[in-house]
Amino acid sequence: MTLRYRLPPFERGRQLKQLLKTKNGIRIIEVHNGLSAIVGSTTFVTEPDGAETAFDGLWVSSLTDSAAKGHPDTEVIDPSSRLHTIQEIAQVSNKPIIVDGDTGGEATNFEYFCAKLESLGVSAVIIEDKKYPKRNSLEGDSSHLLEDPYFFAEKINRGKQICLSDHFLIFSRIESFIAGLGLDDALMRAEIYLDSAADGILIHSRAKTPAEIINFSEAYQRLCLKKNKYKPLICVPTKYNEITDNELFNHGFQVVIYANHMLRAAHKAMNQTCLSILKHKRSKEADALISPIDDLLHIVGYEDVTAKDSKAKQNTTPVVILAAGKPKGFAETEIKELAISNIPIANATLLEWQLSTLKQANLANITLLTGYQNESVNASGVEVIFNPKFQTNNFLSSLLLTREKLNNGFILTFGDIFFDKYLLINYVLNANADIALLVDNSFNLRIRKNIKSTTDLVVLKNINEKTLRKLHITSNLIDDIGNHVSLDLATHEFTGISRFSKNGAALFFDMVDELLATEYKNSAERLDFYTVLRALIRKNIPVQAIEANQGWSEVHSMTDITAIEKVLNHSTFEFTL
Ligand code: SPV
Ligand code: MG
Repeated sequence: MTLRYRLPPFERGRQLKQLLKTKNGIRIIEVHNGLSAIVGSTTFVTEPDGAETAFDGLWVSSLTDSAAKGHPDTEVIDPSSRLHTIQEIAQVSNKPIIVDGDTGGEATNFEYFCAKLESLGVSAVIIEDKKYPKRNSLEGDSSHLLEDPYFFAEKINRGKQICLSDHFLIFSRIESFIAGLGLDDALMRAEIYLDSAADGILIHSRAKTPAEIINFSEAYQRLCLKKNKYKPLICVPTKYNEITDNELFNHGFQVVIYANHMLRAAHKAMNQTCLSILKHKRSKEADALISPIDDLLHIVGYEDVTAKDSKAKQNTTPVVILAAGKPKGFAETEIKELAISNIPIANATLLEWQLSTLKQANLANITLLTGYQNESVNASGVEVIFNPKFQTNNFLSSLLLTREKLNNGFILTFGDIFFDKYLLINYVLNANADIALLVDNSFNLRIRKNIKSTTDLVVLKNINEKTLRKLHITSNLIDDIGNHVSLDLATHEFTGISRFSKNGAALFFDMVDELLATEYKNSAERLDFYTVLRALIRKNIPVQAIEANQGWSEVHSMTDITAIEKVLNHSTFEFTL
């Protein structure tokens, strides 16, 4: 069920009366369940003059409601089952609903049926002047016995009397032509119904041409003139379907009901699809006969659900991308003139890759700290903060610019790294520590003399040997971090990604304040991120290492870019912005 097209019962109910006052020709389409109601309500064509034509309302046919339930149209479907279908239709459509009430049954039953329809927001019910239980009017072999018209009019009067609003309409349907009783009988009945509380008249016919209903309409208009009262006239052009609805409107009909076409369309497609699958022993050939799955998902509002699902899944933890500095390691290339965020990688910018990955990890609260070449950075959907002191200060000064946003915890990432969503999802978001730094242990595989000067080295506690594989899966603490760490002592490399819980953020910023008030009182610009971390470590505040050896790369040289692009060419690395 789509939640898009709902209306409160009162508003939905009064629509038909409004339409009858304001519109000359009203087109109604048959529906028999929620899906057909959505199709019937939302389909439109664009006319040559640009106007859109859609159906004005829905007809809940007894023929198709019964047939959809596998039953003949002989008043055997009990009212609660019919009400269930009507409710299903009312919940997914904002168009007025006209219900086919068959004969209405016994007058008391009809009163109760009307009361329930009105409370569902149905606009109108039409009952036919046959004797209960009726047979379907299009069925020529059945005998169609008509009710005494005064008795029938009284049933309509009783229905009208119990209605709470004056917008719930009851129409009387004349079955004289169906019963073979001709125009005189039809007009005799029309006069009685004009004098009753009925709100309008449906004249039915199963003739192949519209002649008899057109004759009726002409005589009916004269009758109305004579009696100086007019009630809208309805027809159901199922058998006489060459005539257009516009022509019928011109012949005095105000409402035209296409009474069974949606179910007949579905039935034919179902039949052909079964035959095709059985014949070809596969469903490929049936594709042309059926709707694509996506169309079906779309029409019932699946996208609305998934949009809300993904919003609900979104992690509100702020992510700060530190991208104020100049690109490192590109001295010989034009990239050195670019903002870090604009470093090109495989048809996108580094920032676009980062945002795509963060989005896939459901991280939506992102702040980008810019500095060098900040005007050239295009970062829609992201809060951008410019650090004017990017040339003289280190990245801690950028981080402090967004401090008040970070009090409940945050994720920090350098702007010059490329990372995989699983690194975030599996390691960073699951980190169970107040302060956690993602470090890479594949560092030990590299030939030490090839380690770049830009590498941020880390020493973990309790790692005496530089073994690649530990027996115990333990969390480990960082003992030292920063540029001063010697290659010999280094056990890991810092990736540039860290996570601070609410408590971790408080510990970190308290330490920043303490250092700025003491050691760095006169040299605030020299205080950097690693100094703060080392001060925390000195105070025995745990700075946790999360170890990984895959899922990221620094972007510090053309070689890094080439290596990343090579991987992207050979993998299905998702890119979604
Ligand atoms: C229906 O649609 O159920 C009708 C119209 O009553 S007809 O089938 O033509 O009688
Ligand atoms: Mg019917």
